[in-house]
Amino acid sequence: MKKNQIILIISLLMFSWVHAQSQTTHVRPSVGVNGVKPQTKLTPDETSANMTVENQKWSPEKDRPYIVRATGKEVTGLTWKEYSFSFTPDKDGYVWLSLEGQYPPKEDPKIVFKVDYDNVVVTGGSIENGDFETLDENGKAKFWTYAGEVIPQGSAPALLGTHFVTATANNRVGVALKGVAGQKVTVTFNARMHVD
Ligand SMILES: [Ca+2]
Repeated sequence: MKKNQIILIISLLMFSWVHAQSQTTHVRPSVGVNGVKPQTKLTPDETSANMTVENQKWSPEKDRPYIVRATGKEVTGLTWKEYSFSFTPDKDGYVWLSLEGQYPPKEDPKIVFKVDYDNVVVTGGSIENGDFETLDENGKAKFWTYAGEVIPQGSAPALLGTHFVTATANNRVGVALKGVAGQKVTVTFNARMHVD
């Protein structure tokens, strides 16, 4: 093989490696709140400093008033970053809080954004086990429901204690959130990019 052919191959390998790395240097947390089942209307508070908070645009129109979508305005990399958003339910009772990863861009649908979450704190309402430290006999965080497989924690440490959860667009991690009619609920959490 000629020297310039080798250089070309090495350049191509380097380029594809850099390209692959550049797709996953940061993530955007995406959190859903769903009150469709109990027909609890959720009014988004649009004043969050670091999240876009709105009634979920892509839901069927009849469901939209019952669903809030909060998406990180700011991305996060390998270090934990705090996010916060608020909404107000119009009824007492439970709605569903769902931690997710951002959806892949249309031009590159194979990218899976894995987002670690820890220290979910709710004021004006309540959830159980927001620090994920209480585990069931299968090693899952108690009270939380996983839509897919539990993603192994990887090598990076938890923010608080020893456990956190990892979510993606399809591997959602959800919990029941108890609210009060007319009382603003604020959800604060930490997120970062997952490392396998
Ligand atoms: Ca924890």
